[in-house]
Amino acid sequence: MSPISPEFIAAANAGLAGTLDADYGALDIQLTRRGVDIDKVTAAVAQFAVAIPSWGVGTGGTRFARFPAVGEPRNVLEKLEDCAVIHSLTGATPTVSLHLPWDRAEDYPQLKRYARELGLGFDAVNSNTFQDQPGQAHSYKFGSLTHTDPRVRAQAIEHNLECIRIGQQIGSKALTLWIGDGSNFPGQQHFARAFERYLDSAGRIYAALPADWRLLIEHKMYEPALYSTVIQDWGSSLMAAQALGPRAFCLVDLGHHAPSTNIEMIVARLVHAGRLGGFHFNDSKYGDDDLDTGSIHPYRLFLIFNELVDAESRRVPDFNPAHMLDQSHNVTDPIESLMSSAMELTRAYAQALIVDRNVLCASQEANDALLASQTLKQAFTTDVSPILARARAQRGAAIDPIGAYRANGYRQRAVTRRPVQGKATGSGIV
Ligand code: PSV
Ligand code: MN
Repeated sequence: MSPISPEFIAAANAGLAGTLDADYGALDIQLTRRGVDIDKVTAAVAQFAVAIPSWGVGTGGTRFARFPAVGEPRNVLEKLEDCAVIHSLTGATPTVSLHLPWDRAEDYPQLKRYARELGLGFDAVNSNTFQDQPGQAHSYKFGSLTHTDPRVRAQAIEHNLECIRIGQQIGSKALTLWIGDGSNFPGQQHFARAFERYLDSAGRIYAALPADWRLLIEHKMYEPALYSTVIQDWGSSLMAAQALGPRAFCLVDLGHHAPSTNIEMIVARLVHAGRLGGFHFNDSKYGDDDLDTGSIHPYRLFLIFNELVDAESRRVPDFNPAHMLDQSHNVTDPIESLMSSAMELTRAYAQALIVDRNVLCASQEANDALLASQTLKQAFTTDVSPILARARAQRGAAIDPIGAYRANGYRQRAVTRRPVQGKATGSGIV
């Protein structure tokens, strides 16, 4: 049972239902004129789900400082409580993505039961070979899966195998592989040999994947390595996925590209290759900023969803990308940021669903650039908020999640139940 009861949500919704009915009716009139069945869009939006990153419910930080919030979760159980709050209010976040060893637990079957009691399941598990842990035999200072020393590679591989074993106990079906390996100086690393070592190490992990699991390879342009990164871009990620086998896919973290990169086109290419494994959603102004999804480039987010809906409408076989958030919250209440981000994803999805695809296709074929662009803009500028709110209400979630959360006082109660620590357990600066 979530810490926020259905009765509380129903009471909060009661005062807003009339206004929502009126707004939904007005939007229905507008969309009907455009040939769109609003209830179908609402039904699709009500099915949308995105996983919460366990590390996102604590305050993040920058290279300079971390300012812990009050009432932060101190362990994985408390992180799950916060995730349950987010799901009960938004209805859109039924799963959690764990990061190991940050989320180590004594008893994983019990963790799974506890999550289920809270109404939650688990998405991909994330391994961590970008930090050294206390007592670790070998350091990752010069890399992990691609390290020149086979003993370091063996240790990093074994950590990933442990992540799979833990993931199996909690019901995960995917392992996300992101490594910080790379170099800071031209000449420091032999590009070809490092990539070959990656393929060898990742191949050993791939060989240990349970039959119904997927390997999600996450690329990142730079950081912590600043000159070159072994899995730097979607090209390297795709080459690795294709070399490893049919259950290896590419994961696109929106912040892991140069500022003006056309991410929606990368998405289209990966769809074409049958290797789009999923997303880490966030937003970015300069680099891997991990800002709230939709806070900086909502149009880009819409264009990405436009590609996803296009793939759905073309019935691309086995098209099932994982949706996960990956954000760091420094100046907001993480629960509010994550709720807002989940809602922005449903907004982009709803906007993409109302694109007039016949007009778009015809204008593309006729080289009518202006009409094609205006067709997208018409969908993007439509205020679909009533659809999102109606979809939430249909799922028993809140019409106004942030208003309900503030009225509930969950954070204030957490302050008493979770006395301040210097640092949220397991998180650190992410
Ligand atoms: C790396 O920047 C990344 O995006 C990877 O997904 C990590 O697992 C995550 O951030 C956590 O810091
Ligand atoms: Mn990520």
